[in-house]
Amino acid sequence: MLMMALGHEQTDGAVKERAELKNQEPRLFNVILLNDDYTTMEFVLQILETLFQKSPAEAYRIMMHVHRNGRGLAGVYVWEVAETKVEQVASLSREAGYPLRATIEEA
Ligand code: TYC
Repeated sequence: MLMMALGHEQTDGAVKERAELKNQEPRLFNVILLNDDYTTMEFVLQILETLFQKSPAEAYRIMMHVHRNGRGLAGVYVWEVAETKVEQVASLSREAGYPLRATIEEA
């Protein structure tokens, strides 16, 4: 296996990872949904269910949290996926005539 060849060395029977080649945890980013006064609750539910793969119950919980608190966690992703989600929220909302936005912060 590639991992064995690159990342491990055999020492007295034990398999040890070399520090430089340790399997890195990917950096993760929170996609934060922002409240506004104009986007309908129904549209926010649709976004959470379709773009963020939330169940109807979880989407409702998150939507009401954002409505009451101003912001809330929609999902956690690697950078490129998080960026794409934020862009998709912006473009779908703009197309529908709503100002709904999401933003990224490091998890
Ligand atoms: N505050 C909006 C309303 O009262 C609903 C809403 C919830 C908008 C969550 C955005 O991220 C949001 N219609």
